[in-house]
Amino acid sequence: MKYRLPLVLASLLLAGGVQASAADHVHASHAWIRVLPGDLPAGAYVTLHNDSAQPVALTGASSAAYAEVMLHQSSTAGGMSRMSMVDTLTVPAHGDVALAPAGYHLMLMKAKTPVKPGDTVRLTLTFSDGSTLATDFLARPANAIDAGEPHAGH
Ligand SMILES: [Cu+2]
Repeated sequence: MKYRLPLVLASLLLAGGVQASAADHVHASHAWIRVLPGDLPAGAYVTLHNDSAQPVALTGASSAAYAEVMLHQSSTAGGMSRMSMVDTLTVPAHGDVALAPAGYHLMLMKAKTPVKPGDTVRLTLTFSDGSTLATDFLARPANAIDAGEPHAGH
């Protein structure tokens, strides 16, 4: 015997799209920002986990706190450190990708008000299907190398 969805529920599911969005499958952790003095751009770092069977692609981010947010990759060639723009960063199926110093990062330009270590800044991550994931980033000092060790746990 077949199970039938009540008609009203079936219509709601169709109208809302049964397929989950990329953002529904992505979990962000260890989100932090390295704040530099003055009006220097700040790097934002986060670990993304994809719990779906399909890869998802991060295309960028935005924030009310910064005029511009760009997806960058740092690399070193011939002893020189440089940054390049990145269109998409793939989070593999059932896998992780880490944005971290000396690698992929979100570059935060032109803070609308000064951001200090200890502040929390919300960035909205955007994926290639247009879905978004609002994530709170902890601002850390210029000498920080990671998200720190919050004693409250995860
Ligand atoms: Cu950069």
